[in-house]
Amino acid sequence: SEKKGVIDTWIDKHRSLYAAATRHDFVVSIRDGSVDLSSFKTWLGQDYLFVRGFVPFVANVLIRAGKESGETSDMEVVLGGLASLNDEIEWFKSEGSKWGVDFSTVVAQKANQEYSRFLEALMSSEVEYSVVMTAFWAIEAVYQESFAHCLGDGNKTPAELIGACNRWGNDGFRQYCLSVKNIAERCLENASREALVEAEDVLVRVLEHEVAFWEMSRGGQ
Ligand code: HMH
Repeated sequence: SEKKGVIDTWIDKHRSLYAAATRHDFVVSIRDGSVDLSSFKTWLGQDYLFVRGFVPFVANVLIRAGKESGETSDMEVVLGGLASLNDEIEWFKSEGSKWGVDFSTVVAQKANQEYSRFLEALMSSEVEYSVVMTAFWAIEAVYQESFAHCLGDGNKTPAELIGACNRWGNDGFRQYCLSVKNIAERCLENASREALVEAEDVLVRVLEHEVAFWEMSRGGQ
């Protein structure tokens, strides 16, 4: 892992899009304390719906990790991710009551629906494991990078948002993202030229979906 892998090469190539996804105005506003709480509530409701759709996607990754990977540890890494989604759903519910967001009335906005459709398409058996793993890494890594930024030196993150930032910004989640990245890198080392082209494309599309997802918070719905 001293040698720069293909994922880091792609991140360098798409650096401005990666920055748009991981340093979005909404995230920066959490870090500098200027965040509009109605934006936070919008994000909370939309992300709760997203996570409910993300669970079957991760379950699909888990099944593939068991069948297609050849490495027994892949399944354990993905299982850890699935287990933390279980906690995450409980966390969302308690956060929903804390902020007075009633999830039963929240409707998925267009960006959220489009992201869900994209995840569903990735669950097709036509999509290679290396491509799915790249997407899975990118989805998790954007949240890890974004929320870790809100906890970094000099932050003015409001006390009531520290818990949210810790969910994805903590060191355990960072380590988990590195494990997923290592799996993706190993798969990509053995991937066909076609799969590499598709994996780069999927990475770019995850970043675009993440930017559009943050953008929903502006609506303050
Ligand atoms: C939009 N992307 C979005 N929501 C999440 N909870 C994650 C990623 C998790 O990493």
